[in-house]
Amino acid sequence: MLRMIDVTGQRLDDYTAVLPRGHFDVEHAVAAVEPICRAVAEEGETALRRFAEQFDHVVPEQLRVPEEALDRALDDLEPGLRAAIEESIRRRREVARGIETEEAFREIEVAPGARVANRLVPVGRVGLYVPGGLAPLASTVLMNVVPAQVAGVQSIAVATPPQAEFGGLPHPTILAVCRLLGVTEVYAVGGAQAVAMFAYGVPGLCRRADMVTGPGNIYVVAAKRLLRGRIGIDAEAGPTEILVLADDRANPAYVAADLISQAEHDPMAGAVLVTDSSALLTRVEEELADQVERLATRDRLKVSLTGEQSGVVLVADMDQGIDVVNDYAPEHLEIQTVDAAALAQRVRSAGAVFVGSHSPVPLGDYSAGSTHVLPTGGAAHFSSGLTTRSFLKAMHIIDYSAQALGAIGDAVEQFAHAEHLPGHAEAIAVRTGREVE
Ligand code: HSO
Ligand code: ZN
Repeated sequence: MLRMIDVTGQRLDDYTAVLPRGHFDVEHAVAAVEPICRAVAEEGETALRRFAEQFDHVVPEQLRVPEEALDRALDDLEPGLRAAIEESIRRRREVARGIETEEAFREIEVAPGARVANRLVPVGRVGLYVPGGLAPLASTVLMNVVPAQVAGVQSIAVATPPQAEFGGLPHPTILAVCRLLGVTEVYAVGGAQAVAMFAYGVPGLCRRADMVTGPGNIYVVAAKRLLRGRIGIDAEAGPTEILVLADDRANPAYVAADLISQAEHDPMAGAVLVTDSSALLTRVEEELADQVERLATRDRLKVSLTGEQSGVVLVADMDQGIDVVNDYAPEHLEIQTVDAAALAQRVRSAGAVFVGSHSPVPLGDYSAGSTHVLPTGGAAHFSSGLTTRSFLKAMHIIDYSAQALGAIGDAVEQFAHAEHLPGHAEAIAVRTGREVE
């Protein structure tokens, strides 16, 4: 089912060109969303209703979800599911509080009386996007909201598509999770138009936000790309992907199940197995064929697993395996090998690393305590998942005494003259009493 790429005979400086990865043409989608964003900016609510009809095939009675609907959704939430969600929130919050931030204020004296501080300040207002799409990702609500709350964000709004099935309200589990987290500002607005709503604000409906975060389809990503600058964004999340690094000791049933778990998200989702064992890959293929047929998502799986974004990469050994992993920079990396923890230490680029046989990605999707909003498409080369840190701005505070300025003044002036900026030098000289040439 998976196409095979054999790199055992070739040691490359960079494996990216030979690795399976889909094409996610955001630029093309930017052109498509540009008129949508402009219409939201110019026509506000009228445009939002028009796009709801066009893309979601239902026009919500009220674009702002009434609080009674949130209460009702929570009341109707099945108790077992409620307990599961509450435990996920508890774990995610514990991780966020425990390890995702540094001290809010740190100061250093670089010379006598020359103080520089670093202050962390939460973003003021954030719009969190929760996709409806192929699956109602209720877990994504908590993955967005919890870190924002822990960061101290004062104003949090959620946007998620209206569903015809629920009379124009978003999916009830999504609403229930919002209510559980105390988020009452929820909009039944989806797609690029939701990003535009947060970026521009809509008079009488929704105040402009400082930042928009969360995953979404290609149009959501395109709107983020188009409007970034006007509004802060987290990352441009593309289709989800998993890379499993496994040796002959891995359990083929586990490996196949985990590849499937992410491949079932989207026909464009990527599932990649990197192994040095041809025996394992044969067994995984058998398992895949068997397991896929048993799932309701089989049609989507057959597309994603056979697509250009999925495959098996046969490597000579785990050293080469780690090189492949670091070049690919997967959103999710599973290591199912002997010494998995030691290999994990050598990973430099991955959104999140799942170590050993008992830490499958779906655990992280829901309940591990880690974030599931992670960089895709190789963005793990330069960015991180959505955590408390994503909602904090670092501000430097500079506080020098007269003596401290006097001691460094000459150096600053010399620097300024070298850049042909005499006004800069003057701003120092006027204080230190030196003459500017
Ligand atoms: N695996 C997805 C997140 C998710 N899975 C939500 C299930 N629900 C992207 O990390
Ligand atoms: Zn998932």
